[in-house]
This record gives sequence, structure tokens and C-alpha cells, in this order.
Amino acid sequence: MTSTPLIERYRDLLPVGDATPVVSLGEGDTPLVEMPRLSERAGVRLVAKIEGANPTGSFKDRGMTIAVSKALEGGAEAVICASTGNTSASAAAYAARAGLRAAVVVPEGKIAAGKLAQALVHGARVLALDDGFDAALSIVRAIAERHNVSLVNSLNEFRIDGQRTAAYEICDALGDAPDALCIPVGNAGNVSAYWLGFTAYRDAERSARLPRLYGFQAEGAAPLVGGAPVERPETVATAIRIGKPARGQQALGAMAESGGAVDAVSDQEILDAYRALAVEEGLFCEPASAAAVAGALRRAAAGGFGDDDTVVCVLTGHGLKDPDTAIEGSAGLQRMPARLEAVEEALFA
Ligand code: AN7
Repeated sequence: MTSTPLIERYRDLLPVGDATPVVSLGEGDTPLVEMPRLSERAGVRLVAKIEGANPTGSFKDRGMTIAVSKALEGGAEAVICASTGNTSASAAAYAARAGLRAAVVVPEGKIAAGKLAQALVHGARVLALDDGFDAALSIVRAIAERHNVSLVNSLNEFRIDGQRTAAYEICDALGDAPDALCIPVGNAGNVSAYWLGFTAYRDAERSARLPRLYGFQAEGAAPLVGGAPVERPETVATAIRIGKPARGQQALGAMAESGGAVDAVSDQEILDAYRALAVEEGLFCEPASAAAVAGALRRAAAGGFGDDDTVVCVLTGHGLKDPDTAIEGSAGLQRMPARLEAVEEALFA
């Protein structure tokens, strides 16, 4: 049997009808994995939701399956998005699957190599701007208003509807919502979607309670923490290099209503968490995703969780997305001649 599309698994909670074509690459149903070593260090149970296990390697696929299915149903000729990388990879793949054209607009030089490779290999038109994500988003919004192309950024409600399903899966796996959820925040669509998902599931009596939501931005790109747009956002976590989050107000409302908070973590904390995940837990995520774990570790150290809490960290994207960051900070290669003695000496001397 082939994988059940996300749309079919949660059809009753999604805005699809009998006439909606199902454009699926086998998204969702991602692993929920204990992090025993980091839990021990934090003094609280930390669990990872591995969104890098989605078909294009990020959580964006949950929203894209709905957004592209609805674009096809609605007769769009093409899809368009601005992106720090993952949205463009996902849009390109789902558009290819649907037989639609895709155009993606990205900040030049600030998108990780794997993501660029994905957009290109799936045949999208890739336009690289001499400016950041925020400028790209305002341009594609204007284009979508003037032409018959469907905007598939998270401003598109269908994206948010699809991304709610991650919350459903977490409740199904744990038997209820966790005590807390830690998540990276860029354009603020995903944290907003999780909150809608947790509340919808509780309202449908498929879970009993709601979690506290803790969102984490990078210090150099933290408009929601600072309370004002950031003109020149900078961070090693290029996925969340966003200065004017489109769903910022909604996300702030969601985090406050949940009893959680928004905070910023430094690039050093992000990279430390990124290495610890890889070396101590065998989990390879991209830097933006590690911001959730950096935030959880910081919050735990400050006594911000209960001893018996279960804290889910959303690892939003796969580490292979950004091979440059992985290699740069690593121990590197040890070159040597192809002789048994040389290898033996290197390993055992
Ligand atoms: C790995 O691809 O904005 O707060 O254009 O790729 O919903 O924006 C990506 C965002 C977290 C933040 N982790 O989610 C894009 C884009 C990863 C991401 C986020 C992104 P939002």
C-alpha cells in the first residue's frame, strides 16, 4: 500500500471537498522522537517532532499539499512565493507534481544550497533579488493581485490549514497535547498554525488540553521580541532571517493566549544546540530548527518548565538543506595516503 496523503488522514478537519484534486507527495506522519541526553541536561523531558522527514525536508509540505491542491481546483496557471528557501523548495516540488508552473523569489546569496538545488531541480523559475525576504514578499503579493497566479506563502490560509495537522499528530502520538511546544519563528505562520491546530483538536474533543507555546527568533532577526520591524535582519539561521513577519500579531496573540512567550536566542546558542542535536542525539536539523532547542535549553536552565513537563521541540527542516553550515563548524577531513598503516596509525596511535 502506498502512503496515505495528509489530506486523507485529516480530511474532516481540512477545507477540501469531493472536487478538490489531491496533490500529495506523502507528507506528514513525521516521527516524534525522545531526546534523552538533552532531556537529562535540561532536567525536563524534551521530545523532537522531526519535520525534516517530510518529502521536501521541511514542514512547509503540510501546507503546500493543501495550497497547491486548492490552486489547481481554482484554475490557477501558476504558483508564486517569496522565500528564505524552504517554501520555494516545497512550492517547486508540489507545483511539479500538479503540473503547474512555479516562480520563486528569494534573497540572493542568503538561501541555503540544498534549498536552491531543490527549487532548480523541480523546474521553478528562480528570481534572486538584491534585497531580503521582506522585500520579496511585498513584490510577490503585488504580482498575485495582478495576475492569475496563486500566492503560496503562509499568508495563504490553506497553508495554515495544512500546517495545523502537525499539532493533530502530536496529540495523537502523546495521547493529548504536550505541556509546552518550542518552535522557531520567522514569518510567524507556523506557530500561528500550531495554535489553531491545538485549539481545533481540543474543540473537537480529540484532545483535552492546550500547550503553552514558546516561539524563538534569532537575536539579529527578532522583530516580535523587540516590538518593531528589523530593517536588516541577520542570522546564521537564514530560514528565519525575516524582519517584518506577516503573521506577527496573530502569533503574538497565540503565544500570549497559550500562556507562553516569544524570546530570542543568539547565533552562538543556535549553533551550540545544532551541534548538540547532531552529536549527542543523532538528529541533523537546519540551524533555524535548532533555535527551538536552544530556546528550550535556555528556558529549562532558568527554571521555566515544570519538572514533569513534556516539551515538544519542532525541528522544522532537515540538516541537509544547509551543508555549508554543517561542514564549516565541523572537525573537517583528515587527508592521508591510501595505505593500511597510515589509516591504522591515524585511528589507533
Ligand atoms: C526551517 O521558506 O519563511 O514562522 O520562506 O524554513 O512559519 O515563517 C521559512 C521559514 C522555521 C519559520 N524553520 O516558520 C520560507 C520561510 C524553518 C523554516 C521557519 C522557516 P514561519
